[in-house]
Amino acid sequence: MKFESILLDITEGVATLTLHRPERLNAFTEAMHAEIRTAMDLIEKPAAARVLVLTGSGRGFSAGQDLADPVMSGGRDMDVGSTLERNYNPLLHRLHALPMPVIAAVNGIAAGAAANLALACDLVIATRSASFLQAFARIGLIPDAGGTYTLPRLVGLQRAMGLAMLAEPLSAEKAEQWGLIWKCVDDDRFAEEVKAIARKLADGPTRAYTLTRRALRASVDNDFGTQLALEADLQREASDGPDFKEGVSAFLEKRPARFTGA
Ligand code: LHQ
Repeated sequence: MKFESILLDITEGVATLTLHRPERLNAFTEAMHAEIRTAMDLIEKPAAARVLVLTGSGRGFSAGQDLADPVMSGGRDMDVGSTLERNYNPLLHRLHALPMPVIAAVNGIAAGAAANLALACDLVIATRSASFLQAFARIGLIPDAGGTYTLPRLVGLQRAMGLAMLAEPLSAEKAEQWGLIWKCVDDDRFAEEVKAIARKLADGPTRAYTLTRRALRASVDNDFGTQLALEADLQREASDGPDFKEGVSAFLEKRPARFTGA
Protein backbone atom coordinates (compact mmCIF):
# COMPACT_ATOMS: atom_id res chain seq x y z
CA MET A 1 0.00 0.00 0.00
CA LYS A 2 1.41 3.39 -1.03
CA PHE A 3 0.90 6.30 1.34
CA GLU A 4 2.10 9.90 1.13
CA SER A 5 1.89 11.33 4.61
CA ILE A 6 2.48 8.18 6.63
CA LEU A 7 4.57 5.03 6.33
CA LEU A 8 3.31 1.61 7.32
CA ASP A 9 5.45 -1.43 7.92
CA ILE A 10 4.18 -4.74 9.24
CA THR A 11 6.97 -7.24 9.90
CA GLU A 12 6.86 -10.34 12.08
CA GLY A 13 3.89 -9.15 14.10
CA VAL A 14 5.17 -5.60 14.64
CA ALA A 15 3.17 -2.88 12.88
CA THR A 16 4.96 0.47 12.69
CA LEU A 17 2.94 3.49 11.65
CA THR A 18 5.20 6.48 11.02
CA LEU A 19 3.80 10.00 10.68
CA HIS A 20 5.68 11.18 7.63
CA ARG A 21 5.59 14.89 6.85
CA PRO A 22 8.99 15.74 8.31
CA GLU A 23 9.15 19.18 6.65
CA ARG A 24 6.05 20.15 8.70
CA LEU A 25 7.09 18.26 11.84
CA ASN A 26 4.58 15.56 10.87
CA ALA A 27 1.60 17.83 11.55
CA PHE A 28 -1.78 16.17 10.98
CA THR A 29 -3.82 17.03 7.88
CA GLU A 30 -7.17 15.68 6.65
CA ALA A 31 -5.25 13.62 4.10
CA MET A 32 -3.00 12.15 6.80
CA HIS A 33 -6.02 11.19 8.90
CA ALA A 34 -7.56 9.44 5.87
CA GLU A 35 -4.34 7.49 5.33
CA ILE A 36 -4.17 6.56 9.01
CA ARG A 37 -7.72 5.15 8.75
CA THR A 38 -6.64 2.95 5.84
CA ALA A 39 -3.51 1.87 7.73
CA MET A 40 -5.61 0.98 10.78
CA ASP A 41 -7.85 -1.19 8.56
CA LEU A 42 -4.74 -3.16 7.56
CA ILE A 43 -3.36 -3.38 11.11
CA GLU A 44 -6.72 -4.60 12.43
CA LYS A 45 -6.91 -7.45 9.92
CA PRO A 46 -6.93 -10.76 11.81
CA ALA A 47 -3.42 -12.04 12.56
CA ALA A 48 -1.80 -9.05 10.82
CA ALA A 49 0.04 -7.74 13.88
CA ARG A 50 0.45 -8.19 17.64
CA VAL A 51 1.83 -4.77 18.55
CA LEU A 52 1.52 -1.30 17.05
CA VAL A 53 4.33 1.27 17.22
CA LEU A 54 3.39 4.88 16.46
CA THR A 55 6.31 7.15 15.66
CA GLY A 56 7.39 10.12 13.54
CA SER A 57 9.82 10.80 10.67
CA GLY A 58 12.71 13.19 11.06
CA ARG A 59 13.38 15.34 14.12
CA GLY A 60 9.86 15.45 15.57
CA PHE A 61 7.09 13.08 16.59
CA SER A 62 4.39 15.50 15.47
CA ALA A 63 3.41 19.16 15.93
CA GLY A 64 -0.29 18.26 16.22
CA GLN A 65 -2.92 19.67 13.94
CA ASP A 66 -1.51 21.28 10.79
CA LEU A 67 -2.56 24.87 11.31
CA ALA A 68 -2.06 25.60 7.61
CA ASP A 69 -4.25 22.73 6.37
CA PRO A 70 -7.11 24.02 4.15
CA VAL A 71 -9.56 22.59 6.72
CA MET A 72 -8.29 25.25 9.15
CA SER A 73 -8.98 28.17 6.82
CA GLY A 74 -12.57 28.79 7.87
CA GLY A 75 -11.55 31.58 10.26
CA ARG A 76 -14.04 32.29 13.04
CA ASP A 77 -16.71 30.14 11.37
CA MET A 78 -14.49 27.08 11.40
CA ASP A 79 -15.89 24.15 13.40
CA VAL A 80 -12.84 22.81 15.20
CA GLY A 81 -15.13 20.47 17.15
CA SER A 82 -16.09 18.69 13.97
CA THR A 83 -12.40 18.15 13.09
CA LEU A 84 -12.07 16.35 16.40
CA GLU A 85 -15.28 14.35 15.88
CA ARG A 86 -14.32 13.39 12.35
CA ASN A 87 -10.63 12.60 12.83
CA TYR A 88 -9.02 12.55 16.26
CA ASN A 89 -11.80 11.11 18.40
CA PRO A 90 -12.45 8.07 16.17
CA LEU A 91 -8.69 7.45 16.01
CA LEU A 92 -8.40 7.57 19.80
CA HIS A 93 -11.34 5.19 20.18
CA ARG A 94 -9.78 2.88 17.64
CA LEU A 95 -6.40 2.84 19.38
CA HIS A 96 -8.14 2.28 22.71
CA ALA A 97 -9.98 -0.74 21.32
CA LEU A 98 -7.11 -2.18 19.28
CA PRO A 99 -6.65 -5.83 20.30
CA MET A 100 -2.89 -5.42 20.79
CA PRO A 101 -0.60 -3.14 22.80
CA VAL A 102 0.16 0.27 21.33
CA ILE A 103 3.55 1.91 21.86
CA ALA A 104 4.16 5.60 21.20
CA ALA A 105 7.81 5.93 20.19
CA VAL A 106 8.25 9.67 20.63
CA ASN A 107 11.36 10.50 18.62
CA GLY A 108 11.20 14.30 19.11
CA ILE A 109 8.77 17.03 20.06
CA ALA A 110 5.14 15.97 20.46
CA ALA A 111 2.85 19.00 20.49
CA GLY A 112 -0.89 19.61 20.72
CA ALA A 113 -3.13 16.76 19.67
CA ALA A 114 -0.05 14.66 18.86
CA ALA A 115 1.20 14.87 22.46
CA ASN A 116 -2.13 13.63 23.71
CA LEU A 117 -2.38 10.95 21.08
CA ALA A 118 1.00 9.65 22.25
CA LEU A 119 -0.02 9.83 25.91
CA ALA A 120 -3.16 7.80 25.16
CA CYS A 121 -1.00 4.86 24.03
CA ASP A 122 -0.29 1.94 26.34
CA LEU A 123 3.44 2.64 26.67
CA VAL A 124 5.23 5.85 25.79
CA ILE A 125 8.97 5.71 25.14
CA ALA A 126 10.74 8.94 24.23
CA THR A 127 14.20 10.03 23.20
CA ARG A 128 15.98 12.04 25.90
CA SER A 129 15.89 15.05 23.54
CA ALA A 130 12.11 14.82 23.01
CA SER A 131 9.57 17.03 24.75
CA PHE A 132 5.83 17.21 25.26
CA LEU A 133 3.99 20.45 24.63
CA GLN A 134 0.35 21.17 25.40
CA ALA A 135 0.45 23.91 22.76
CA PHE A 136 -3.29 24.58 22.82
CA ALA A 137 -3.36 27.65 25.10
CA ARG A 138 -0.86 29.32 22.79
CA ILE A 139 -3.57 29.45 20.12
CA GLY A 140 -6.54 29.97 22.44
CA LEU A 141 -7.74 26.36 22.59
CA ILE A 142 -8.16 23.73 25.29
CA PRO A 143 -6.27 20.42 25.36
CA ASP A 144 -8.00 17.89 23.12
CA ALA A 145 -7.33 14.42 21.70
CA GLY A 146 -8.09 13.08 25.17
CA GLY A 147 -5.70 15.40 27.01
CA THR A 148 -8.19 16.57 29.61
CA TYR A 149 -8.92 12.91 30.38
CA THR A 150 -5.42 11.51 30.23
CA LEU A 151 -3.29 14.23 31.83
CA PRO A 152 -4.96 14.43 35.27
CA ARG A 153 -5.04 10.65 35.47
CA LEU A 154 -1.34 10.35 34.69
CA VAL A 155 0.12 13.27 36.64
CA GLY A 156 -2.67 14.69 38.85
CA LEU A 157 -4.74 17.82 38.53
CA GLN A 158 -2.12 20.41 39.49
CA ARG A 159 0.51 19.25 37.00
CA ALA A 160 -2.16 18.79 34.31
CA MET A 161 -3.30 22.35 34.95
CA GLY A 162 0.25 23.72 34.75
CA LEU A 163 1.00 21.86 31.53
CA ALA A 164 -2.25 23.00 29.91
CA MET A 165 -2.27 26.62 31.04
CA LEU A 166 1.42 27.48 30.81
CA ALA A 167 1.86 25.58 27.53
CA GLU A 168 5.60 25.12 28.05
CA PRO A 169 7.49 22.10 26.75
CA LEU A 170 8.07 19.34 29.30
CA SER A 171 11.32 17.48 28.73
CA ALA A 172 11.19 13.71 28.25
CA GLU A 173 13.32 13.31 31.39
CA LYS A 174 10.83 15.23 33.49
CA ALA A 175 7.95 13.42 31.81
CA GLU A 176 9.53 10.16 32.94
CA GLN A 177 10.08 11.48 36.49
CA TRP A 178 6.44 12.58 36.64
CA GLY A 179 5.12 9.24 35.43
CA LEU A 180 3.70 10.83 32.29
CA ILE A 181 5.62 8.34 30.14
CA TRP A 182 7.13 4.89 30.65
CA LYS A 183 10.73 5.89 29.99
CA CYS A 184 13.10 8.13 28.13
CA VAL A 185 16.12 6.68 26.43
CA ASP A 186 19.34 8.19 25.07
CA ASP A 187 18.77 9.17 21.46
CA ASP A 188 21.40 6.81 20.09
CA ARG A 189 19.81 3.84 21.90
CA PHE A 190 16.21 4.76 21.13
CA ALA A 191 15.60 2.70 17.96
CA GLU A 192 17.13 -0.39 19.51
CA GLU A 193 15.13 0.01 22.74
CA VAL A 194 11.82 0.53 20.89
CA LYS A 195 12.57 -2.51 18.76
CA ALA A 196 13.29 -4.68 21.81
CA ILE A 197 10.11 -3.64 23.63
CA ALA A 198 8.01 -4.07 20.48
CA ARG A 199 9.50 -7.53 19.93
CA LYS A 200 8.80 -8.55 23.51
CA LEU A 201 5.18 -7.41 23.27
CA ALA A 202 4.67 -8.98 19.83
CA ASP A 203 5.81 -12.31 21.26
CA GLY A 204 3.68 -11.94 24.38
CA PRO A 205 0.18 -13.00 25.44
CA THR A 206 -1.72 -10.50 23.30
CA ARG A 207 -5.15 -11.28 24.68
CA ALA A 208 -3.93 -10.99 28.28
CA TYR A 209 -2.36 -7.63 27.39
CA THR A 210 -5.62 -6.20 26.07
CA LEU A 211 -7.53 -7.53 29.08
CA THR A 212 -4.88 -6.00 31.36
CA ARG A 213 -5.34 -2.69 29.60
CA ARG A 214 -9.11 -2.92 30.09
CA ALA A 215 -8.73 -3.67 33.78
CA LEU A 216 -6.20 -0.94 34.48
CA ARG A 217 -8.21 1.67 32.61
CA ALA A 218 -11.44 0.70 34.35
CA SER A 219 -9.77 0.95 37.77
CA VAL A 220 -9.68 4.72 37.56
CA ASP A 221 -13.48 4.92 37.69
CA ASN A 222 -14.32 1.78 39.72
CA ASP A 223 -14.62 1.26 43.45
CA PHE A 224 -12.61 -1.56 45.04
CA GLY A 225 -15.39 -4.16 44.98
CA THR A 226 -16.31 -3.46 41.37
CA GLN A 227 -12.67 -3.72 40.36
CA LEU A 228 -12.19 -7.06 42.14
CA ALA A 229 -15.28 -8.41 40.37
CA LEU A 230 -13.97 -7.14 37.04
CA GLU A 231 -10.59 -8.81 37.67
CA ALA A 232 -12.35 -12.13 38.30
CA ASP A 233 -14.31 -11.79 35.04
CA LEU A 234 -11.33 -10.77 32.94
CA GLN A 235 -9.08 -13.39 34.54
CA ARG A 236 -11.66 -16.01 33.60
CA GLU A 237 -11.47 -14.73 30.03
CA ALA A 238 -7.65 -14.69 30.01
CA SER A 239 -7.36 -18.19 31.42
CA ASP A 240 -9.78 -19.46 28.83
CA GLY A 241 -7.21 -18.96 26.05
CA PRO A 242 -4.26 -21.14 24.98
CA ASP A 243 -1.62 -18.71 26.24
CA PHE A 244 -2.46 -19.43 29.88
CA LYS A 245 -2.03 -23.15 29.31
CA GLU A 246 1.20 -22.56 27.40
CA GLY A 247 2.54 -20.17 30.07
CA VAL A 248 2.00 -22.67 32.86
CA SER A 249 3.39 -25.58 30.82
CA ALA A 250 6.47 -23.55 29.90
CA PHE A 251 7.05 -22.68 33.54
CA LEU A 252 6.77 -26.29 34.67
CA GLU A 253 8.98 -27.49 31.81
CA LYS A 254 11.54 -24.75 32.55
CA ARG A 255 11.49 -23.36 28.99
CA PRO A 256 10.49 -20.02 27.45
CA ALA A 257 6.77 -19.74 26.65
CA ARG A 258 5.65 -19.67 23.03
CA PHE A 259 2.55 -17.50 23.12
CA THR A 260 0.27 -17.32 20.12
CA GLY A 261 -1.61 -14.27 21.34
CA ALA A 262 -4.97 -16.00 20.83
C1 LHQ B 1 3.75 23.53 11.37
C2 LHQ B 1 3.17 23.16 12.59
C3 LHQ B 1 1.76 23.03 12.67
C4 LHQ B 1 1.68 23.66 10.43
C5 LHQ B 1 5.28 23.26 12.85
N1 LHQ B 1 1.07 23.30 11.56
N2 LHQ B 1 2.99 23.79 10.30
C6 LHQ B 1 -7.29 19.83 16.69
C7 LHQ B 1 -8.33 19.99 15.78
C8 LHQ B 1 -8.52 21.15 15.04
C9 LHQ B 1 -7.99 22.29 15.17
C10 LHQ B 1 -7.01 22.71 16.03
O1 LHQ B 1 -6.29 21.94 16.86
C11 LHQ B 1 -6.40 20.67 17.15
C12 LHQ B 1 -5.43 20.18 18.09
C13 LHQ B 1 -4.04 20.71 18.01
O2 LHQ B 1 -3.16 19.98 17.74
S1 LHQ B 1 -3.84 22.37 18.36
C14 LHQ B 1 -2.09 22.53 18.41
C15 LHQ B 1 -1.48 22.66 17.05
N3 LHQ B 1 -0.04 22.70 17.17
C16 LHQ B 1 0.63 23.78 17.56
O3 LHQ B 1 0.10 24.82 17.90
C17 LHQ B 1 2.12 23.68 17.51
C18 LHQ B 1 2.68 24.60 16.46
N4 LHQ B 1 4.11 24.39 16.32
C19 LHQ B 1 5.02 24.91 17.15
O4 LHQ B 1 4.71 25.58 18.12
C20 LHQ B 1 6.47 24.61 16.86
O5 LHQ B 1 6.58 24.24 15.51
C21 LHQ B 1 7.06 23.52 17.75
C22 LHQ B 1 7.20 24.07 19.19
C23 LHQ B 1 6.19 22.26 17.75
C24 LHQ B 1 8.45 23.14 17.24
O6 LHQ B 1 9.23 24.31 17.07
P1 LHQ B 1 10.58 24.25 16.22
O7 LHQ B 1 11.36 23.06 16.60
O8 LHQ B 1 11.20 25.58 16.36
O9 LHQ B 1 10.12 24.00 14.70
P2 LHQ B 1 9.46 25.06 13.70
O10 LHQ B 1 8.43 25.87 14.40
O11 LHQ B 1 10.52 25.78 12.98
O12 LHQ B 1 8.66 24.07 12.70
C25 LHQ B 1 9.28 23.49 11.53
C26 LHQ B 1 8.36 23.71 10.37
O13 LHQ B 1 7.13 23.04 10.62
C27 LHQ B 1 7.99 25.18 10.19
O14 LHQ B 1 7.83 25.43 8.82
P3 LHQ B 1 8.93 26.31 8.02
O15 LHQ B 1 8.37 26.40 6.63
O16 LHQ B 1 9.01 27.64 8.72
O17 LHQ B 1 10.21 25.53 8.11
C28 LHQ B 1 6.67 25.30 10.88
O18 LHQ B 1 5.87 26.34 10.38
C29 LHQ B 1 6.03 23.95 10.57
N5 LHQ B 1 5.06 23.59 11.59
N6 LHQ B 1 4.16 22.99 13.49
N7 LHQ B 1 1.15 22.63 13.77
